[in-house]
Amino acid sequence: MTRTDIHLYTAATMNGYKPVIFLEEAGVPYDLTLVDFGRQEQKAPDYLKLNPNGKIPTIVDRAEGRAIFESGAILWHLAQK
Ligand SMILES: N[C@@H](CCC(=O)N[C@@H](CS)C(=O)NCC(=O)O)C(=O)O
Repeated sequence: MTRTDIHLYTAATMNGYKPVIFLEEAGVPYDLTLVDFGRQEQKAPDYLKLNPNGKIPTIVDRAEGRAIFESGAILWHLAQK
């Protein structure tokens, strides 16, 4: 993975921490966008294009050109890489 492969969208919740812990422990660089629940950013149209559930966390894997959501699926995807 290169520096810009992974872009993580998350917030300070238990599910939101899961990919952060994985990426930090694995030493994988990533870009981070904090999603502001107070502003309902997880329901914004641009975010819903990435994750139609309107929840965090979500990653965009730029190397594969796709978004992945559900924390378990994100961890699985990262572990496979
Ligand atoms: N099963 C999902 C649950 C995701 C989830 O419930 N995210 C919460 C925060 S922990 C969320 O985005 N809540 C905002 C909302 O529902 O509007 C996962 O594991 O990723």
